Amino acid sequence: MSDGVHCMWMRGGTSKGGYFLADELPAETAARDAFLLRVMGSPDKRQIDGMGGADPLTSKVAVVRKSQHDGVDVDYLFLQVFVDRPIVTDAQNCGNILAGVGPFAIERGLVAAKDGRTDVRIFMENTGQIAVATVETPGGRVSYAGDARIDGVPGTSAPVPIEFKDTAGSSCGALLPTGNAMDEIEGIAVTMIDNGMPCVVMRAEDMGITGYEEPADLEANEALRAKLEAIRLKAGPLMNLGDVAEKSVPKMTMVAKARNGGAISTRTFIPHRAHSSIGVLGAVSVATACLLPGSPAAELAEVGSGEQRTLSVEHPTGEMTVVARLDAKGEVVSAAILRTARKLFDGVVFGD
Ligand code: NQM
Repeated sequence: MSDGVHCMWMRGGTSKGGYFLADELPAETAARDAFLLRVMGSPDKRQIDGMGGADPLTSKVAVVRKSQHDGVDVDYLFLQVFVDRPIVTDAQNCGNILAGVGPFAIERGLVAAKDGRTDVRIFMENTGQIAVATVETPGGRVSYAGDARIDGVPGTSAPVPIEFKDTAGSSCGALLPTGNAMDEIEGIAVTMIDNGMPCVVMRAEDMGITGYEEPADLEANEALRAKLEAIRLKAGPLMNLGDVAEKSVPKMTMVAKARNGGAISTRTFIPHRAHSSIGVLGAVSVATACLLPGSPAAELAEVGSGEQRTLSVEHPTGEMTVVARLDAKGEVVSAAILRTARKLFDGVVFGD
């Protein structure tokens, strides 16, 4: 590896990380993870000796290859490189980094671009589901410039709409791994849900906060963090995730009534740092929880009616719109969101 490895650094949605071709990384998992820890500069809370941005949202990796699956273009494995611990985990997916996968796959020649827009069908290896990302490709080249705006990112970029299908039970085996829309853990009413991201959803008020605080204030609240972690460690086995002490799931989302005309307001821990916005699949899971009669979130949410619902999930730096399609039973069958992505750097990264 002393000659380095070809890598593209990209912003995907409200996250940022390194995008690699699978066959350019060490084949063996331990060697690959050791390399990625060195690349990011982990473990170190400042990641001073690496590319990581000292935040879980900027310490992420996408590993992409031509798909092994029929009717799919590329396979995408997401890896979370912990900032301050020597852990690289594939236990979660990431819908933000996903936004860069389509452009990256076209730039690396894994997918042929059309003139106009190119749909890229992506198999998400972490959870075994498919997402379809639409990339702007005028003249057969990826364009990152455009008018789309997403909260949490300054300025505008080309839109990358992404549709998710069959995300229910992605990691937990069922949308509601306990079979219930509501359970009680440590005296708190919670929904344990997985519609693409395992999440524990609870009322902010029950956790002793308003749900409108700044993320830094929530991170400084030791009692809140201890309570959240106690709930999370109990939720892990109940969600079929086993011991989650060293995993980045489930995410912990506290909800309150929307304040800006949306469906719900959220504050999320991922799971130890407070998210400055909310994860993509996290938002899909929370929006789905809002649509479950009897859940703590449903009591607070404005969800409208009809077979297609547009739910604006408010978060500390704005909102994320989830468009959910429901079947005749009122169950969510697909969800779509809008992201953007930007190529930041393309070159060689070193892990010696
Ligand atoms: O939920 C953060 C992010 C994510 C994950 C996290 C994500 C998702 O904002 O799909 O995008 O929850 O760890 O990038």
